[in-house]
Amino acid sequence: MSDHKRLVHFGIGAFHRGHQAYYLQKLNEQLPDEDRWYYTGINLRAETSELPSMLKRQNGAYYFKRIAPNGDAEYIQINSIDSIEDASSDVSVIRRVFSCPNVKALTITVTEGGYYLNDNDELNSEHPEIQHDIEVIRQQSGQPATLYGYLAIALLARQKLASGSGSLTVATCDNLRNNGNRLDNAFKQFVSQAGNDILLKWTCDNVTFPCSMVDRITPVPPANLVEDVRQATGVSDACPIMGEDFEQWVIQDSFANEFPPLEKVGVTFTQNVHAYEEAKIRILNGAHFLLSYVGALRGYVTYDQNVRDPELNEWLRRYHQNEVIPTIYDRPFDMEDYRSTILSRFGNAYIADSIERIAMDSISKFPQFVLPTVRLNLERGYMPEAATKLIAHWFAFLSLLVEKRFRFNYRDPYLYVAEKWMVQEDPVTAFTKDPDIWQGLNKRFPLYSETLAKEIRLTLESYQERYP
Ligand code: CS2
Repeated sequence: MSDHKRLVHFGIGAFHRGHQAYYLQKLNEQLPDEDRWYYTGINLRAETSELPSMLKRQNGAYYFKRIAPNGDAEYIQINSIDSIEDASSDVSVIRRVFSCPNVKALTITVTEGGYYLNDNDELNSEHPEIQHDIEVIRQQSGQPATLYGYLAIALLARQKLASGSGSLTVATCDNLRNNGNRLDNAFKQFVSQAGNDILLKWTCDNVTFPCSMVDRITPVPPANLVEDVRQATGVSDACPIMGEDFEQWVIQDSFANEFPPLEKVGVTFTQNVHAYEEAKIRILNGAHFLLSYVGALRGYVTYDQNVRDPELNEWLRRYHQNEVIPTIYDRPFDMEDYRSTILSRFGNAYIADSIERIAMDSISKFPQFVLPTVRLNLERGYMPEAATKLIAHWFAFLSLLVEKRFRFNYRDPYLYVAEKWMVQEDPVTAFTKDPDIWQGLNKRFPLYSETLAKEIRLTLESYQERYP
């Protein structure tokens, strides 16, 4: 491995390759060789091992097709990832990689579901995978199953480095509000439950968990992209990616060790990440969430079809303008401008972002992306009608899917939660009173649960003929 300074990433999916690795590429293009930074990408889950093994054969290099809303595309060669590892069946990889003092920071994308948080933001330590990892760290042997176990092993390796050189910035880049503080808190709970007070103290003294907001719509790479890239560049790349030409990365200025000077390529370092993430999660991710299920039920395949459907477009306008924007209280930039940029990005048909990608993992996304908007409206005495209508479609989607009346390639490790509602005598009430989904809201606003239940019944009826 080179002597360059290094970042490590957990979870090397398309998003990471189109975002953090892209920014590092842009930075390296401006720096002399000796000042460049490189990424070591680490895969953590056996079910995602295929991509890392393909990327490894290319020494981490790949093409990124970056597409504007008018279809103009550039093909960018990315080689800021120069080392790929798979820790999913061999945790010693983690010890080896993190024992190198050139590593200064870890970035993470393991999806919203990868954090195992319960409704109070505490670590869900009842979960069998978390229990398993607590034992792994207690015994200091075995293969972890979650981010927490891997991170603990990484930090145990850092702890052994000479004083000061082990300090590490751990930057989560997933769409959770307050993401860094949540991870910080949950990880420390994990370590204390594993009974390792020395690691706990060391982490408090040597690790920071900055919050961040990340943005780039990165579809699942379509099968014909390999051929497209070959024709455009003459290179055979087994795993190219594509994405929109919009990008944004806002990260809290809180680093435990050196960090690449990414402000040179447009990254914002600030103390007020919260305002950015709140606007992004509620305006962009909330809209993605709410239109994907109704769009799927209408037979659409790509997200731009949703925003081209006048009825859905109007529901989304009401959601944004009547329910989201009025309940965003800290506004460091113009919300209406921000919304219209997002709407034009949603309409980009050339990236053909699939509803299938956006629809997955809904059970862990709902409390992040949509619930706060419902809550803030109820708290100001306003009935969020658009949200309610669209949540009813989400429930109808899950119900028709579980009953096998509607076919859709839906992936969600928490699907069993929906399956449990559907076998109850009254599935609608089981949903509207589920404490993990509503996080106490149904108790505070029982009338709202009733309104929603009525809306769901009407919605289910409206699909009776289409999905008998
Ligand atoms: C999407 C995001 O997964 C989702 O639900 O909303 O992947 C979205 O495309 C990105 O956050 C855009 O930055």
